[in-house]
Amino acid sequence: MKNLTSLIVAFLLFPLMLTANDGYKLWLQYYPIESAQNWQKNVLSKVNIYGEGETIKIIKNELELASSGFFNTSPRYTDLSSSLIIGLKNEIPSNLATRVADGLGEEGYHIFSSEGQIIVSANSSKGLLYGTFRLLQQVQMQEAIDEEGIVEIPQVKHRILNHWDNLNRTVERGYSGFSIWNWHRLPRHIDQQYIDYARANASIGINGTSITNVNANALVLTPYYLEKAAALADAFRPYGIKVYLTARFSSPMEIGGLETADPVNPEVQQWWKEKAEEIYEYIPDFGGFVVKADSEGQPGPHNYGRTQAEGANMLADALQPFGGIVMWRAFVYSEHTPDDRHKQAFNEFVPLDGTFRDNVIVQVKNGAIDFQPREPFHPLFGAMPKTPLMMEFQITQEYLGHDTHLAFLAPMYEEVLKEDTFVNGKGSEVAKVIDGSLHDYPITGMAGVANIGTDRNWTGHHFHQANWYAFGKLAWNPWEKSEKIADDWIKLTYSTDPDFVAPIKKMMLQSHEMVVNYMTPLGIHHIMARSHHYGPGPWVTGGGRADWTSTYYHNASEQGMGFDRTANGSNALEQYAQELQENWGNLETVPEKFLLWFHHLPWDYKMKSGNILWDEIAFHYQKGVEEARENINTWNNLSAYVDRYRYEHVLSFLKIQAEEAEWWRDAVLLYFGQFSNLPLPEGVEPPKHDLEYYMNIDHKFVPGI
Ligand code: BDP
Repeated sequence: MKNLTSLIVAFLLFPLMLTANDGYKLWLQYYPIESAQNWQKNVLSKVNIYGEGETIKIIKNELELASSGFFNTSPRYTDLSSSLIIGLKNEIPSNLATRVADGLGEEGYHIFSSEGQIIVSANSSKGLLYGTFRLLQQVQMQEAIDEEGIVEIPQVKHRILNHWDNLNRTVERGYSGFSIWNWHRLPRHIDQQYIDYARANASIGINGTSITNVNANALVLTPYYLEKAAALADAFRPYGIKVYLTARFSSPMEIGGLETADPVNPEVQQWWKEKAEEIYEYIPDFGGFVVKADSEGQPGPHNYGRTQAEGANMLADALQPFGGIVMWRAFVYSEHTPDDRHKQAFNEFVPLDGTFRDNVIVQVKNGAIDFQPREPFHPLFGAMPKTPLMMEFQITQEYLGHDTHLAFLAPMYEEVLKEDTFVNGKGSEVAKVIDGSLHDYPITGMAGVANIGTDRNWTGHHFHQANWYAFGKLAWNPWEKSEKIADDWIKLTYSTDPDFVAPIKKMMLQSHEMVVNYMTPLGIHHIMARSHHYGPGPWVTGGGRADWTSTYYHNASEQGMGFDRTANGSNALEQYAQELQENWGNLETVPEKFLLWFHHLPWDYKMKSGNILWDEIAFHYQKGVEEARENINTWNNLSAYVDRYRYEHVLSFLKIQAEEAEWWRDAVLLYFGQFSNLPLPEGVEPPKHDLEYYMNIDHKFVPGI
């Protein structure tokens, strides 16, 4: 019977299987809506748009695209008995305008229905664009709009992608091809992909893009490149997207001919002021600078014995007359500072709280180390009430298997955002730091390190488009639920059929935990291969910087493993609120997912399950492998719902992932097994090779470095 049903499904969906879909259209597929209800067919039929300008043209274009995709028709524009009204609140008829929600601000929108009409209203054309995208998503997902409707106001002001793209088009930690910015052809050639990029971002509420690597090249601030950046800014502007650039701290010396870049030097200050003025001549709505200073070899105020605030404030003063902001990264640490790397940013920044200019926002990575598969939230969140802090997530999967490993990251982001900092008592979640409500921050922001490249499907893995999408959704609303994000994305990108949505959603929602299981379970961290971070490397040790080795973090010996960050060890725990110090510092209460992050424990330590630590570690790796294999089955069972092209592409990546999950398990367990001197517990498959084999694996030319 089951076979018969699959046969019938396969037969019905056969045409779908034949169409080639390369994924370029992302979540804006606008695929045909079979058996549409009346409201769906109706809504795009007769449209009345109040307003004009570039953004309104984009709205019209979007309606055309959607209508033709959904129903193979075009909307008719009319002011008579229209089915859809799109217009600014102060331009639509007053009987409708009075129903539009107050407080929408510059970017919010309200969509509601009234006597058979759907109304999309906002205070700006950008709000209308966001509202239009949302309406079209509702139509595709077959979710009707009632009289009360949908009121959406972004909870975070600056929602920004950070591209780690170099001027030579390589992408640092980029796994989906080269940079989409073709600097050589700019400014004369505006590639369609720039427009499609802006459109995709606008459809999920992203309103800024920092287009160059944080390991910055000063050349981007020269006229030759500013002209090119300005061309991109022009292309993005109608989509409500501002351009930001990374500022290399030593630029006054490298491109300005000065002898110093000391932030208190008047000539240096003047140089930046003039530079800012020049940038605004090219890009009148330039967003500002993203700065990585005093970190991993980048120049910064430390070179002159100055503080991070002195460095940031100098740039802020230069941008201030033009309304620009400085996103100053807190990712500051040094191999010369003897403290646990976990503690360094906190130690450096907390004493500076309240000393930054009003147009500085400090950009903090989600965790204190470095975008690991799982990290407890960064202790800076909650610790700087007088300085706006923004979140930096990594969308590109530097430490999560690069582009071939399916890991839906919304649950990882959500876990951090929902964590309680306790700094103002219970209910002081990280999300409240980010939306500004906890400390009443005047500016708020969220940055995501982009996973976008020249691959036809933008992100390498088709499912990694969902991480770009999820970032946009969480930047708009840090309280959004992963489950809802996954559900919507699947429906927009593939199908609304519940028989497809349910298993795919389950696969996506479990995927982050699965990767944690086969890479770094129970709080283990930073044990990936040296430098390119592709694959396991728990044996990585020595070299110039201890804080870039695995042994620094896992501390494995015959006595056990883990990083003791309690008072007996580095005491990084003291950087968190009292409640967390007690909770995470105590072996009875610390969540096991953070166990070895904060504690060093013997191999025979008894876990809650009753297993000893060694066995528990091994079981986690085994579970990860099994889940990765299971995903192949899930996908195989759903082949009838997916076009051939995307189906085969994803299948081949899932197979790579399952193989590499085994690689991780075998290599890591063999390595730690030397110290535990214990056999693998029953149920954990024996490794295929010996440790030496894994240690000798050398993937040449791994992308992203
Ligand atoms: C590290 C990356 C490095 C980045 C750095 C950063 O390995 O490529 O430049 O983060 O965020 O994780 O600055």
